[in-house]
Amino acid sequence: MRVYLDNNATTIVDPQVKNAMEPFISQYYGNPNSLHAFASDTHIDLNNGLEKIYAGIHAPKQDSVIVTSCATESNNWVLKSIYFEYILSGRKNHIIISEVEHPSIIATARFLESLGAKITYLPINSEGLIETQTLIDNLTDKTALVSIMWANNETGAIFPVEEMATICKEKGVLFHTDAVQAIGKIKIDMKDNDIDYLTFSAHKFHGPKGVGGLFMRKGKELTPLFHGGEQMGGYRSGTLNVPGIVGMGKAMELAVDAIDFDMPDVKELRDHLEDELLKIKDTFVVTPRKKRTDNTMLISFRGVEGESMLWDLNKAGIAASTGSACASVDLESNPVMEAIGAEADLAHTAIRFSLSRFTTKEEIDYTIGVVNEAVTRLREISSSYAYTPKNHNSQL
Ligand code: 7TS
Repeated sequence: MRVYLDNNATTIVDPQVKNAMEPFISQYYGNPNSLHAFASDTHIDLNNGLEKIYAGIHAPKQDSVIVTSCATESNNWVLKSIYFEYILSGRKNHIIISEVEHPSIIATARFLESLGAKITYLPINSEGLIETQTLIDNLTDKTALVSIMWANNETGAIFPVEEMATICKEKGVLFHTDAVQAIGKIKIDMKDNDIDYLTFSAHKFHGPKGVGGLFMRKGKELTPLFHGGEQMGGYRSGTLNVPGIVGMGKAMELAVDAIDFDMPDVKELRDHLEDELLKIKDTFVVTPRKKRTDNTMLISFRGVEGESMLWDLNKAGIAASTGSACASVDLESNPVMEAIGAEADLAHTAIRFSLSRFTTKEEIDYTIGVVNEAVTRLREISSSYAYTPKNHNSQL
């Protein structure tokens, strides 16, 4: 059996999305900016795709949704543009992010730090959550931007970004959220919040890879990262990714519908997996269920090295992860586990299971059996486990 439980890394393209994209790969392949019918043949579907993206996040018409190549691009764009406009010019000098942002935020912030920007990395608490007061305590009149993700990719922890955005607005500070893990899991209404910029990526919600976007509030337009053509109002030059935009629109429509129709079933399967795995002795889950996305679980089995567990799972056809795939070549301990201050022997044992609306009950039951066998086998050969004094289950 092959079981895919790494949906926070990427997702299968929904067959309906694939069908919607197909004509724009083989038939209607004109460059939309050209002056002939091959170009104009694409216009209606391009507009429909964009409209579906606006509708999915309830973006007001006067604001902009700019299509990019991925969330990494959108995140880089926001931070670098704020640096160009506010920090390089000397108007402000400070950016706040959290210490558990995706590397596309953290590495960009470190780069800007090397150029002279002051960066604050907000800590998370022992439940993997960020407290609003921590943000308030760190805002200064030199703060140009706050960038906090909506939902964490490792734990699924949901951060209070709407509340934080309102606080920032009152202080005249711009607010960006990386909503990559929130689309299709949390209802997003950009008509009803104070968020200035919002990042998303199609391949995380059953759309194609290589296409994402950035919502940008009117009056808060960013300096383009790419200069060249007039595409996307001059904010993001480069020939439009027609199949990608059509596919992302369809995927957004389906993902937002799935919040009410499919996510309750996904949650039931995730909870079943979690309940069964927590029956294993010395097992811990980060972040209470009510405070995280319904598809995600980060779980630690004391004495079981995360990479060894992945090996056993992979041999049995199951895909999970020990952390962000972007950082998986260097066998470091899970960054969120380190940030919550977990003991070293637990930080190396975290496994992330992330489900989707395509996950089935059989797959979950099969996974429960395989994980149980793997934990038993790996603890038997573990040099450290036998000497561990603690043997209780709990949430960290
Ligand atoms: N932001 C978040 C919160 C993410 O989870 C990811 C990918 C990205 C940005 C980057 O998205 P992309 O469109 O540039 O690919 N996260 C992961 C992960 O958790 N495991 O593998 C990739």
